Amino acid sequence: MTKHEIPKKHPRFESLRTRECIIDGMHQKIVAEAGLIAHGRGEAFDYILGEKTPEFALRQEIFAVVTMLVAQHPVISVNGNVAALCPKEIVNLSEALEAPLEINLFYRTEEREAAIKEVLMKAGAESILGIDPSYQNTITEISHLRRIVDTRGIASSDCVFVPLEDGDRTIALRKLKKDIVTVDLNPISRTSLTSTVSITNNITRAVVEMTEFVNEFKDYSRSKLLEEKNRYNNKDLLQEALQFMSSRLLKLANEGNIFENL
Ligand code: PTJ
Repeated sequence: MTKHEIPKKHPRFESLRTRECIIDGMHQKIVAEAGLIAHGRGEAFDYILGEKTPEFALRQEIFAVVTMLVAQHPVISVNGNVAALCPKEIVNLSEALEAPLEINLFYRTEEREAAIKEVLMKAGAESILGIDPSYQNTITEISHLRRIVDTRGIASSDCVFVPLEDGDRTIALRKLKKDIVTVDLNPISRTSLTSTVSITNNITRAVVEMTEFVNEFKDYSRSKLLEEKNRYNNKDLLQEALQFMSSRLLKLANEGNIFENL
């Protein structure tokens, strides 16, 4: 299935290009059908954000990166939407952090696992966890197929990056005393509210910026990283995200400048 041609000059080019990645990903069995709905929800929040990274999100990203850098065994969980939207970028983050990639799907099928593995390998990944049955373990606290995890990855990790996640698994992994880092454009989703660190930004921007922060912070001593980590608090940053979104809408409403996006 070929992507639709989107003229580069189209004022909504980036948004339409991203949407095509998701649709194309669904045809290639990378993205679940429900992934299209999840993407639409994300688009709506990104519209309110102004489709660019606000300053508070950069601080959330630093908080996320230092949390992963101080972890003993950080792991990056990949689902269909992430694999379709930013395969190369998530592989780059994995390399910079030296954190393995693990495929872990809500709508789990072998066909989708193989399609996601292929797209990650094409993007440069050298090994992918989560698909070899001889390393499977189950997390009984999780009720759906996401309970199947890799003994070398999520099962033994102390910090899991779970972008575009559903709340149940976040809560279950937190109960297992793992730190959870997420990217979710909805600052009041159960995932955002229950994670250790939540990034209220589009995954397509967040992962690139996080990799830049890893390169900036990775030579810091452990005590400096912990000092940096202790400067932040997830609840305060989520409140800033809500304040940013609501004041942006209020500004548009009060100043009458509703045509700024045209
Ligand atoms: O590939 P699978 O089978 O593991 O399924 C993946 C989906 C995304 C379908 C599954 O995890 C799901 O249903 O997720 P939810 O519960 O819809 O949550 C997804 C969250 O991600 C929502 O809060 C969206 O607002 C948010 N979101 C969607 N697109 C983006 C996003 N956040 C950041 N960047 C995006 N591009």
